[in-house]
Amino acid sequence: MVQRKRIMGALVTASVIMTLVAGCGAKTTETTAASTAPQATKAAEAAKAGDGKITVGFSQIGAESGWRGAETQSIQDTAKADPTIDLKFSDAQQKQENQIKAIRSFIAQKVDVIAMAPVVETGWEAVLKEAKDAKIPVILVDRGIDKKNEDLYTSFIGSDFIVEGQNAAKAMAQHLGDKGNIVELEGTVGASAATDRKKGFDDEMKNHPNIKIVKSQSGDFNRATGKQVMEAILKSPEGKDIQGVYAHNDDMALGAIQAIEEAGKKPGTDVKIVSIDGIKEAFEAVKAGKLNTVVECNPLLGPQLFQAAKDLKAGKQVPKWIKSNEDVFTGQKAIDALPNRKY
Ligand code: GYE
Repeated sequence: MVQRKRIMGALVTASVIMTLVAGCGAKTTETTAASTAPQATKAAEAAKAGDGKITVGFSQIGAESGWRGAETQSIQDTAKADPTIDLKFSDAQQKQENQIKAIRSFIAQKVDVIAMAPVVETGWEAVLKEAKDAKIPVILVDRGIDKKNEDLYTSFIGSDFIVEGQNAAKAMAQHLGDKGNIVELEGTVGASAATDRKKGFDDEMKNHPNIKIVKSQSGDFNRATGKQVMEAILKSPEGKDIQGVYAHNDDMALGAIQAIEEAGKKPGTDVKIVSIDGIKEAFEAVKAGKLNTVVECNPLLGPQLFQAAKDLKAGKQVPKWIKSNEDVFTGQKAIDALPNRKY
């Protein structure tokens, strides 16, 4: 009993002393708040660095096409499935100024990595220099920027648009038996995907001098504009005698198909159609005989993006260009591939 009382007494005394010490400690902390604050911030930073989390700010272009929707979904789904990723997603609604604002806000939030799909190639110097000064690596997703600014980003994840354009031209030449008049529906003016798909197509067409591009116009990578532009072309003098349409993406091709049908012609037969992307609806159009060739461009870039971001955070080197593997689908090959299309 005596023994027990002594122990209890000792415990009470100890707890009183501890409370006092704690109280003193609290007081000390309060009075010296200014001097300990930097240490606290450092500790918080260390904790953040050590928590295994990675914060990625992604500036998306908008939602102009089925392809773009599939890319957004891939990035959001990959982030959701991985508890170590904190994704800050921003939709620029096709405006470069909104992308620039988003990037500045990512810099202010001190994200680990900035990812962006640049709507056009030019005009990024200032904001990317700010990211560089803040030591935040930038990954370009799906579209590129000016070659002269290569030192302002760490890596580009996406396709070879020149090769896509060349493949589209080869397919078109085959469908036309190497001669005829064609219309080109271009993507967004100034976008790398549009500039390079045009370049690749034109390069390859040098081998097919009897195929003539009679009209080339932007349909801004979306279906409604693609349809409108095609309607106007079909009514113009150049549009009276055309045998092919090359569209820089599937959505514009699907719009053009509607316009051609409404004009009383048969897409896929009277007018051969070749487009780029590979969305499910384009494969369905091939199955329906209305579209002739789909050149694939992979939008499912989420896994590669976050892997690259993690590698960068771990201090590893990442390739300057992480290239997509892609295929070309014509006729039965497209029909066979349809059940397994993921976007
Ligand atoms: O082909 C098109 C989209 O940048 C590769 O943008 C991308 C292109 C894609 O709107 O459908």
